[in-house]
Amino acid sequence: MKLYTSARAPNPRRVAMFLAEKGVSLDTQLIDLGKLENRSEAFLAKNPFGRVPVLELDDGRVLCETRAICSYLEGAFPEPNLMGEGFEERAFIEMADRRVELHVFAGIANCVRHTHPGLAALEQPQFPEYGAAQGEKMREWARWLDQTLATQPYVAGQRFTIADITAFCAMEFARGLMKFRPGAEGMEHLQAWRDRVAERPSAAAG
Ligand SMILES: N[C@@H](CCC(=O)N[C@@H](CS)C(=O)NCC(=O)O)C(=O)O
Repeated sequence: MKLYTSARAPNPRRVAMFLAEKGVSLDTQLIDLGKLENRSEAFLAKNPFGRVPVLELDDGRVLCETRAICSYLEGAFPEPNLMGEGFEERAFIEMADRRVELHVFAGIANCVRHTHPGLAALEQPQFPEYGAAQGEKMREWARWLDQTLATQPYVAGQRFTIADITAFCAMEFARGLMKFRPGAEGMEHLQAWRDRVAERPSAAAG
């Protein structure tokens, strides 16, 4: 299989970190978002949404959407388990992961895409006021995450899972492009968790 991915982009980083946790490396092709390679005819034929990551399977089928790609990789490379053993744990991890993705991650992505000049080529039109509001909303959800991490060591509970990967990649994107430091905004549990996850070798992936 072949992974189409990009440097410094948070969704590709989620897959890179997921693979690094499993100790797997795949044949990879870099898509340069700065040069709009994701809008080329060849790439749009693989993913009409023009987004990375994309996983092309050996039989030619193409899998898009980060979480779906991770589900496939979890099946192909089961150890260590990152998405849950059995239906109950899988459901609770999915709940945590989707909450992080749909609120924290999306809030950061919308804020950056609509306010940062570096993203103007990818997001047209930009609505800076909407972006700023999303940055504020994201902080509400980050505070929820901070409180969650006050009572448990990881985002979905007692062990490291895909939900930590989604949250960490979101935090690192916000750290770089929004200068967001949870500790500086009173979210010390979120900061301590982020610093702990940053020490994992997989944090350097992507
Ligand atoms: N829902 C998709 C989102 C993927 C996505 O937005 N990827 C960004 C990079 S982090 C991208 O390809 N952006 C290119 C663009 O906006 O044109 C997923 O979960 O994989």
